[in-house]
Amino acid sequence: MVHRPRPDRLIAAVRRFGGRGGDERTAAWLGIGLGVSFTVAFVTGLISHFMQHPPGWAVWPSRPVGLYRLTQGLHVIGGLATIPLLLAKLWTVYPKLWQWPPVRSAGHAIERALVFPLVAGALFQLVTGLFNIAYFYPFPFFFPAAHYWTAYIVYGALLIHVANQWAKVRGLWGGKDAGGPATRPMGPSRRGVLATVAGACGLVGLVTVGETFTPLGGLALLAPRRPGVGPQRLPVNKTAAAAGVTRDPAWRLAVTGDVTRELSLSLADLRAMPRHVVRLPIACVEGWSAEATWAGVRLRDVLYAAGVDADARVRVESLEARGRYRTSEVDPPHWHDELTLLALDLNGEPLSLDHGHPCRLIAPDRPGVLQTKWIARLVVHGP
Ligand SMILES: Nc1nc2c(c(=O)[nH]1)N[C@H]1C(S)=C(S)[C@@H](COP(=O)(O)O)O[C@H]1N2
Ligand SMILES: [Mo]
Repeated sequence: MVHRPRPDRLIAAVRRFGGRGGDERTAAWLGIGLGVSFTVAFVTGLISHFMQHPPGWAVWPSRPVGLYRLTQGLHVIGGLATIPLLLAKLWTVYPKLWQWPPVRSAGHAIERALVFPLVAGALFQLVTGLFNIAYFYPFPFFFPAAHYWTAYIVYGALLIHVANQWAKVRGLWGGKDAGGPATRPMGPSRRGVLATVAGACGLVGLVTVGETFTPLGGLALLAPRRPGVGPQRLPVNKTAAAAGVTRDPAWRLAVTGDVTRELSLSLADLRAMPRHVVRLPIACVEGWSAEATWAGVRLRDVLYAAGVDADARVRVESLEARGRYRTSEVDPPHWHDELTLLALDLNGEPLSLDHGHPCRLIAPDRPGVLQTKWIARLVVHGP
């Protein structure tokens, strides 16, 4: 005789997959964790976005030196550590998909409909973020724009979800009956589930945080970039070959735009100017960061030599002919900062071509994408 699975048994087995689906408190604890981590991701993500696209009403300070390294580390490492938390939450609430009746009221229908953008959007953010830091782009859209706009959808849906759940969750801790059926859910204990999830999140954080927190660099087993690994002991994202840049013995730095004196400086001219040494990190938006010792001339010394207004802005242009990151803007707080250099040397040697030879920008508290390599021109313009 052939045993065919009976549909009702199959359905029951599928429902049981959500191990502690009946346990509202487990779901609530996981939800609180997700609320905290999505809030951190949302805020740090906005910081990163507006730093790269300054809105005019806000100028990011140049100090503390490592502030962006911290906010972006929280964004990326926190986001990675949230993956187990989100999976656990989905596993816990999954049996609700089959709740009966599916819709109890108009309010309930809206509440349930909102779960879709919340779940789909949260998965989208974590998966595309993960792919982005792994430099894996199987999708047809531009990651930063999609990740940015989806953040508003997810966070908006999350706020409404929290507002909807608030009364229920308070009831769970208020000594009142949670309102659910009195059956004990099957599967592991609440403590067991929460401890396992916390352990999984902690483990993900531990094997990735070393990509930005150098003392734990040795543990960064799952990080795509590691401090100290690369030419001149610093990672390289975009090589000179990829950027189409080669050595040019006739290179000169042009300083033009709103200046009283246009300048055209050779490498020897720059080397003849006062030399400064700074210790600053490259803090990439993709979460890795690494400190290095840079030497070169202060950007402000070059700008003062050309004669610029104190509130001027500067566009730094690269020799790179194409590419999204071939230019960056430097606002007054950053170019006035004494740590902001046109770097000529890295870790005691002249910059290698991959690190931006003959000259690159290095400034405190600024995303890596704005630390332009292979500088050809500084164009000064109004505020
Ligand atoms: N001209 C130019 N400068 C650039 C880039 C680039 O693509 N082109 N990449 C930036 C990025 S994304 C980072 S994180 C820093 C450090 O990258 P690197 O490791 O390639 O030096 O350089 C920045 N400077
Ligand atoms: Mo970067």
